[in-house]
Amino acid sequence: MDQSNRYADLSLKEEDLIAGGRHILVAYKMKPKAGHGYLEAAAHFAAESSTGTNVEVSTTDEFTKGVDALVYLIDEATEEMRIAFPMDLFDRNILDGRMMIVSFLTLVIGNNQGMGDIQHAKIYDFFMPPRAIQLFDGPSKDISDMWRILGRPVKDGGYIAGTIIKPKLGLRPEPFAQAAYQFWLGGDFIKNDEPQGNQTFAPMNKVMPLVHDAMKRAMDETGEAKLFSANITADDHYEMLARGDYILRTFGPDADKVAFLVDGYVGGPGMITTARRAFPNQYLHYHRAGHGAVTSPSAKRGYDAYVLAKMSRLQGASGIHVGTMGYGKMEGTHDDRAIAYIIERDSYTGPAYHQEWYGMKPTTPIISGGMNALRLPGFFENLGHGNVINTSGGGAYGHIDSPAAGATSLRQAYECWKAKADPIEWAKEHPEFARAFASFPGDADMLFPGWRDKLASHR
Ligand code: RUB
Ligand code: MG
Repeated sequence: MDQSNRYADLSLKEEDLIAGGRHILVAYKMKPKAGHGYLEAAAHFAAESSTGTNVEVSTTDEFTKGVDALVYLIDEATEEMRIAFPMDLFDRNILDGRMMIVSFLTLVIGNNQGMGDIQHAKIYDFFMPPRAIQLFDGPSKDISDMWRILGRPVKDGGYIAGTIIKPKLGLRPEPFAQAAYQFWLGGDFIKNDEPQGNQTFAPMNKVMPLVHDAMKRAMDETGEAKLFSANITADDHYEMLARGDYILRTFGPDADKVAFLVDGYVGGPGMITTARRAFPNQYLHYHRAGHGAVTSPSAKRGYDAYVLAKMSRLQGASGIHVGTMGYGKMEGTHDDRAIAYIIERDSYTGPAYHQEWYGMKPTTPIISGGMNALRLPGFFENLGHGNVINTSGGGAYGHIDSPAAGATSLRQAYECWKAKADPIEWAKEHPEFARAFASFPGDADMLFPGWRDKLASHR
């Protein structure tokens, strides 16, 4: 059934929809299955995503039609399809009237992902009107809180050198805490790797007191504050809350230095919001393991990493992984800067839409995945600033001298970029950075050909 005279109105102007403030706009790349007309398939897509189905139903009334989602732009050649969703379509909490990301996902990327007449559809941008920005929690803590704890300026406080405890699994409590202590001697921030929780060989109630002890010893030794991002992800939100409470109690007077890591893609939006609302005083670290299943450029369904990051700010993530923009081991390109800019700025024009955030706190880009001191200067240059958290697991624990030297090499990499210095010249004055060349010779050969001769006496 062709529903395009109900669910499509190509005379609607995007600027009017935005000025009206009553619609959430979503931009897709959509292709119908062979034999289906583009507009007809698009209209069916909008129907399934809002008030309709594949047939007319007798229960529809005039009010219903007033909240139809409407296709307002199509371009078959570029697979472009944009849909306006009336704000009233979206479910609101009975507790406090606020909006929820699950309802957004259910409508805009729900049943429409399995339709028989659609080859594929993927969201690459969306626009939230001012009222929606008011109705999402947004972050309660942000990178300025971390800078304050670290004793830095709360604006442009700079690079936070971090790591991930490696190996990913298989450390018992003492070696785990020892690994943390060693990194903290040179760096600022440590996160649990995402699978680390309460394994039988490393029970949380043994690990956390030792990590706190390691934190205190490292703070005494260095005279600096240290930060720990503890994984509280679990299926059961009571379990997650129990973990969070336990960790805060264990760190006691240092609980302000604890962030909570939630694996928000596998755990889902409910887990992020539960953490955001139950622990508003903690920095909420959104880890996104598994996201590549839908965000990868090779995936034709789902949504882009840009969309995931933008949603995370609405949900209230203090920081989210944004990949490494082609400088690390995970998939990505230099243009992924946009993923950082949309979450850290007060306004930004993305691939389809300009978004104003009206002062909603920023979400920190967390840079992670195959990074090390040699890769960082190029990364900062591409991004244009260093106000990020970076977690280099292999880049710290793979340094041939020690995890502390690895951590120091990361800080030196940032200083090198800030000073606009030539990395090879910088290495001559900064031994830990110099030893990163010998630690990661494959990277060194690729990024700094000739380093072996130029740094011969510093290796
Ligand atoms: C990286 C790591 C993170 C990935 C996830 O370890 O454990 O889980 O960064 O990817 P290492 P992303 O530093 O040893 O490579 O950050 O892109 O979500
Ligand atoms: Mg990891």
